[in-house]
Amino acid sequence: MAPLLYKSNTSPPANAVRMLADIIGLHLDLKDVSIPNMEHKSPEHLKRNPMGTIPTLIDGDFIISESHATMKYLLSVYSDYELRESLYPSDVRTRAVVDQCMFFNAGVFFPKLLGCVLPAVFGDLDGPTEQHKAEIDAAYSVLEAYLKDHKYIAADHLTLADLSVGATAISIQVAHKLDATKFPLTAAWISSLEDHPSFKKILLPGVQLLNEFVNAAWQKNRK
Ligand SMILES: N[C@@H](CCC(=O)N[C@@H](CS)C(=O)NCC(=O)O)C(=O)O
Repeated sequence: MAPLLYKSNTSPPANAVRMLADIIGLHLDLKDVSIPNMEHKSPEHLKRNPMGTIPTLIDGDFIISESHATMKYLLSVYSDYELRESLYPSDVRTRAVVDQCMFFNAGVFFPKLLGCVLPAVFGDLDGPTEQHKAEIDAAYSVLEAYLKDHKYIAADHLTLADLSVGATAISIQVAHKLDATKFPLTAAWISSLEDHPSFKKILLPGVQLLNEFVNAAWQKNRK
């Protein structure tokens, strides 16, 4: 049986997992979890994932949440050696840099996007504040610094880190657009990811939905 992913099309971490599955040729069964309807905090979902977040993956009798952990799991179990070595290199230093970027995404970057979205859906936030924008710019400057050392975010080729950090970087444009004159390396990296077939197929349609969804939430709070 194919692994089952609980997801939403607007969720960058869920889309990162789906892009990885696409790249390694793994079919995932998919089930939507509606955040506006609070399905992520339902008793059934909390039983699967006590954090009450998406994505959550069920693979037979094994359940795993947190997209970064999930991607490493899927890569270990379902990828051939060549792709595994390329997406998550076993060279200790390269792998440490991939991890550095993924922890940055989980702990710093992605929460900046959530901070502009959840308080609009469940509260009265009517758009990103100057503080939100300054914090997103600070995150962009981290990406710009990382990209001085290599063509992609963690190496000279695409790794898991590009899927995770790239999904956030492209999605967060709906809240605060990157100034390409201030962050030229990041702008070029984003453009190259937008040309990647899995980003085109999975992430970009999700970003369009996220854009409509979050703008509707900000708009409702302006009335
Ligand atoms: N670090 C987690 C973040 C997951 C996350 O926060 N997902 C959002 C949807 S995009 C969510 O479920 N938020 C609900 C909440 O935080 O209450 C991951 O990468 O899986």
